[in-house]
Amino acid sequence: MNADNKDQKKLIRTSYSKDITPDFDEKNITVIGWIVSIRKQGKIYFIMLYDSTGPLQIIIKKGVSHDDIFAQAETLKEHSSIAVQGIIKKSDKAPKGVELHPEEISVLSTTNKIPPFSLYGGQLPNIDKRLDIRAVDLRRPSAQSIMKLRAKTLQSIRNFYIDCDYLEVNTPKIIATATEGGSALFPMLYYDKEAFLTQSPQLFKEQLVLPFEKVFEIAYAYRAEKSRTLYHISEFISVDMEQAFIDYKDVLKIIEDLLLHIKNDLLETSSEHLELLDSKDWTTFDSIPSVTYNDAIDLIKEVDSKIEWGDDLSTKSMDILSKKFPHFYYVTDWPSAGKPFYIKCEGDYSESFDLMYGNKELASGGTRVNDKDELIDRLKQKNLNPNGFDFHLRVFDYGMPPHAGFGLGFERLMMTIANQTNIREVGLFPRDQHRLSP
Ligand code: AMO
Repeated sequence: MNADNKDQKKLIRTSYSKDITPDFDEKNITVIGWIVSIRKQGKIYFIMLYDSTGPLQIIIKKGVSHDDIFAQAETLKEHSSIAVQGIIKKSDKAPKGVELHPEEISVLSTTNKIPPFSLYGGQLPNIDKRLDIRAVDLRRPSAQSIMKLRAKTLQSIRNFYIDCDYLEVNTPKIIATATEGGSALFPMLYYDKEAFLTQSPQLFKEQLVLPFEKVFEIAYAYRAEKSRTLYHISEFISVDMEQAFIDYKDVLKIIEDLLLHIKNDLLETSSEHLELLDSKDWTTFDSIPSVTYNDAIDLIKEVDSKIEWGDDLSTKSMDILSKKFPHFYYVTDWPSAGKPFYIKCEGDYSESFDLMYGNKELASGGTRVNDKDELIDRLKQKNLNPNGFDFHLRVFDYGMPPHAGFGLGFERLMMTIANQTNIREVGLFPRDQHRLSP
């Protein structure tokens, strides 16, 4: 019986792909999914079917399968959705050691167009072509692995903080004043006033240590990035934590524990995705080394004599550092001048750090200023008007505890975890200066 038969009974799914093991040998099952590839070798069709849980190989052999089924195989197209009822056979050659021999195939949706790339293997076109039909692009097995790792990593981060008694918070995304420098703000009309999309939850998370002591947030942040790079997007997930009664050195330990927790979770639950993406290298750490900014400058100077104390670390400088530190590491105690107003400074140095992976910055954080007068001075030094921060400063009159925290660029972390060089590959629908859809 095939799709053209109007009397055909509806096939009901009995199994998901991930549950079908060699123990299913000779079992009669029904699966539903979409066709990722069809190959014909001589008198055999090999169909790779995917459902939400992964792949299953379907085999249709002339002379073995029913003639109707063999004829129907000729008409099937990649991307179509099908329901397949048939018998599972053990097979050492098939992925997962099983293949499905169909007795009935029902086509649930067919395709009108052939996408400009194959889902399975072959040369991929430029990322922009793929992003234009991103939902289709996300059917590629490696994209599926990236997104599954992404979801597992989010879950792992959330569990880590909840298990350590942090309160999950959600702070406003429509804000009145900049926190991370004025140049990268997205302005918007808020009724009759100008407002902005948040660049980070910085001031809110600091305020929330006053009532809650330990908070975390996982939410979008927005930066109007003018240049198109492989690691900047306009809308990214910022993973933030803030905690009272600790300083930046304590935060370094918390991040190390968080990353070890993520590593163990992913190795336990998602090693097939890490293997498919050839991304085991980042898991080879047990601790995170630290280098001070001063020592980092000395190391860079050995290769690039032009760098001066006080310079930010350029891509070239980070490339040089990454030769010495190819995995996770911290650069600590940055010069005060380059740091935002809320970071605690002592003379020329600040109690701050960046978390790096090779030549990429993944996170930054530090001890915060918790004295109101000092905070007002720092705002003035940065040419910011303290009146614009009244909503924040007034809380500091009520015993703001000493505190510290950090913000991590989730997509940058995912570039590391999923072994990707373009940040757009790890977001579902990435936004940049040139892309506002889909
Ligand atoms: P910072 O501005 O360094 O610090 O941002 C924190 C981290 O966010 C990521 N990030 C980005 N990721 C993708 N695209 C972008 N355009 C982008 N901009 C930033 C980076 C960066 O390390 N409030 C402080 C954090 C803190 O001190 O708690 C802050 O926002 O990975």
